[in-house]
Amino acid sequence: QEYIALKCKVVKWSEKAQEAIESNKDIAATANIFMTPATLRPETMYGQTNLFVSPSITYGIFKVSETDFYLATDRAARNMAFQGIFPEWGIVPKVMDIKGSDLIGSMVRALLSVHTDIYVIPMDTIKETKGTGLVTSVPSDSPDDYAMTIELHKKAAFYKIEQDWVCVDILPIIDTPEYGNTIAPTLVKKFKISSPKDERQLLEAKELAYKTGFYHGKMVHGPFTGKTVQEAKTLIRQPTTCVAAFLDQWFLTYGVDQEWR
Ligand code: ZZB
Repeated sequence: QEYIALKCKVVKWSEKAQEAIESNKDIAATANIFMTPATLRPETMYGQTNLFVSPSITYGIFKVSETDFYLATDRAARNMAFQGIFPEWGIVPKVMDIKGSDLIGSMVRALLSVHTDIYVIPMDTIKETKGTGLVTSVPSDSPDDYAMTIELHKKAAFYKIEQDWVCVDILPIIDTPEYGNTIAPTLVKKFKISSPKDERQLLEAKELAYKTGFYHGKMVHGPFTGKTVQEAKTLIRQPTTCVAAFLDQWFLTYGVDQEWR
């Protein structure tokens, strides 16, 4: 399995992030800063609703060119540096650190999603050692994302966020004979999952969602409607198809399984 990282341009910073970034002399006021969530399911990107960050992870901002910067974990940036993503091979061009908790409430552009601009919200279970430490939320197809979405919507005040940052508008993207066209809510109900703390059931639901989606799923949204998930997974990444025409511009790919030392 290979991760694909998306480029989600920040269109609005939270107050705390804004202050931190404005005070950094290496970042021009006109710079493009992209958050780079890593996904194994590029075919689900039409249904992105939010971007999750871990409040307890410190992220870095890395300089890609005179105008562009990526935001990710140090570990992800180190991997990128050895895969030709940054100007100098093997050099991690970090310009600053920023706390995950300070990013919450920012807004990014999710180009493939029907919800063009999406809010950055917290997820405690994000692992620093996987992907880029940023996760794009697809509550229609990811049980973890659905459970977290419901939790945050129910307890917005507890999580110190605005309830309307949490998008509960769930778009059918993939249909399966077994669990209908929004597999994650169906499985969350079936396994009686009531919060993100139900780890064991969530793991089971995730595995079932991966398998069912991959082997029996058919696209019901976007340019690959009618095609199988297996077909769409490849098509969405090929430069010759309409969605993948974005590939050069909006996606960057790298194998996060590779660790460089
Ligand atoms: C969007 C998406 C849509 C995802 C879906 C899954 C599903 P896994 O399976 O455990 O290896 N992810 C990425 N990075 C992290 C991280 N650092 N910590 C926690 N979760 C992370 O995990 C791969 C998936 O976990 C990734 O693919 C990402 O969410 C999230 F419909 O991206 B995915 C049935 C799953 N469906």
